[in-house]
Amino acid sequence: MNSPTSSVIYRSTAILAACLVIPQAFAVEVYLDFSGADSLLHGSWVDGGYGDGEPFSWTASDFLTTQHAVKEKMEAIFAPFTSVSFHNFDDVPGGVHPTLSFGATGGSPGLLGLSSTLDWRNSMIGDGAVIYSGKFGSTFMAGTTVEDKVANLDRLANALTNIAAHELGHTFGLQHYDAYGIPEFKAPGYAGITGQQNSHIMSSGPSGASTFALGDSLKTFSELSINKLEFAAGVVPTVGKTVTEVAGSKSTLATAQAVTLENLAMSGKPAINIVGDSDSPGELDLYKFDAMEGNLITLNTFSDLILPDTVNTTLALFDSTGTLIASNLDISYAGNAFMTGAGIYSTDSLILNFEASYTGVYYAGVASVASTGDYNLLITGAVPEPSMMILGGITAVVLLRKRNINKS
Ligand SMILES: [Ca+2]
Ligand SMILES: [Ca+2]
Ligand SMILES: [Ca+2]
Ligand SMILES: [Zn+2]
Repeated sequence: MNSPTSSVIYRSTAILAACLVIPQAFAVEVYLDFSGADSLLHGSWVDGGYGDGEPFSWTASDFLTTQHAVKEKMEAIFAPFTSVSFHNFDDVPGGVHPTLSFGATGGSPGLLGLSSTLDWRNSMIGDGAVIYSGKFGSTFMAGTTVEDKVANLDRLANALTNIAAHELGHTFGLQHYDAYGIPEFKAPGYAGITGQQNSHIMSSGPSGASTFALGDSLKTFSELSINKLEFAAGVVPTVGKTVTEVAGSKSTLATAQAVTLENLAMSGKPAINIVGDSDSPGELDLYKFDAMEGNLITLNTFSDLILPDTVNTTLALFDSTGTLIASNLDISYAGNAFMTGAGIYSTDSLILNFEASYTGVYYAGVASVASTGDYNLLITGAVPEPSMMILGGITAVVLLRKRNINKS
């Protein structure tokens, strides 16, 4: 039989649950809850074309094997993130912890998992996700030609793990477009996209991911996903640096807020997160930072889907003279088309991997579009250096208007 070609959606909705505010230093103990999952996995196994006849029948031993396999595979995926641990029925964590429930039913057809939050910086600890175990057989197993029980149990565990890691990623703040966050995809043209994004954990149906392939192997976190997980409290021992926007207008090169990127403890990549807001529609906040020639500068705003008080942002990258060199209004993608306008995902903004052509000062501009509200701005990929004294006489606001970046 042929592999199913349908693109089943697995995604998250952003429900800002009332969860506990987490302390500064802690470790995340993820509970893999398989309560109620046995019958669902059995049904899925049968749906996948494996009946109850020997030698393929689903047994209690298979259930145990699957639980242990998922735990080991989750540990493998999250191995670099040393503060995260995984626990199952014989090691249930105490206190407040995220739970991944594999015994969930419901959800729209084709939905394999659902997280309760998109929790940038992992500010909530009691959030979690569900995995609809009963739907797996009919998606990645049906049609497989592998006539081997052990191999198919492994396919099942791979699929469950890929979805569980994806949903857990949402509860740590990751979003679907992070799957495109690899160095070879560069702003502004984003050439060379031929499906590489779908080997990454945050890929989904709209990015072209095949559900059948979920069983083939474990996916990996993209570089952008890894850098974002380094900002998730309780996921790494030392999280990335966050600063708050200073008061006052920052709409000119002269009044831009200087920020200093710091190397992330795990990847070593320079990065900073800024907590800001737009007080009036159209307000422009400029942040000044240093980059070295060849650095891949990434700017990303978070507000839509994440914060209660959301603002529609637009992003601009200016060189040291205030000349606009890259911009983005909304985040969109559809399969191998990235930022072309098709498949609007969010009113947040992203400039991914813009290669710095010189060493020196750059300006990141966040402007609001006919709205006000809170945002976070993540800057990664630049190397901090002593600030260079470059004063521009032309304000970036003027350039923003001239170049009409809102239409990009
Ligand atoms: Ca969380
Ligand atoms: Ca502001
Ligand atoms: Ca926008
Ligand atoms: Zn998702």
